[in-house]
Amino acid sequence: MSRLLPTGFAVLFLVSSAGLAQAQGPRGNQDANGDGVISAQEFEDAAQARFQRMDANQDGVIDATELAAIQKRMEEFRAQRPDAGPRPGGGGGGDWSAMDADHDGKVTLAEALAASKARFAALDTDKDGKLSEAERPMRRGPPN
Ligand SMILES: [Ca+2]
Ligand SMILES: [Ca+2]
Ligand SMILES: [Ca+2]
Repeated sequence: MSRLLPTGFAVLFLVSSAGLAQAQGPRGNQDANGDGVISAQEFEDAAQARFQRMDANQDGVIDATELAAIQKRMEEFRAQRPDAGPRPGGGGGGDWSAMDADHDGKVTLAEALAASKARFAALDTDKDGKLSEAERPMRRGPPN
């Protein structure tokens, strides 16, 4: 089901271009098709899109320079939003060192996707292959 055949790519392209407007929309989450749950594919697509945004020079690797820029941006983001919760222990680079599986100081797309899969599995507490609203780590929408 997760095989990437040429048709899969076409579907992927359609889904991601259709989902683009929604991804930028007020919901701002990874639920590209808006069905209320995040599938493994949607989670992976989002991780890949995020990686490509972070890979400033687009060489397929996030290196130490790019990593530093991202961490700086994340710290600035957190500073602007104290309600996002401070990270005890500081640093805030925990996710990144976890992603860097071979500890060479760089994160490849393969490493990022592997880490994203592991995170998906950890979040999917009922193991149905989808992340329901309740299983999602962050709810960004207004609390109604
Ligand atoms: Ca979905
Ligand atoms: Ca790069
Ligand atoms: Ca689930």
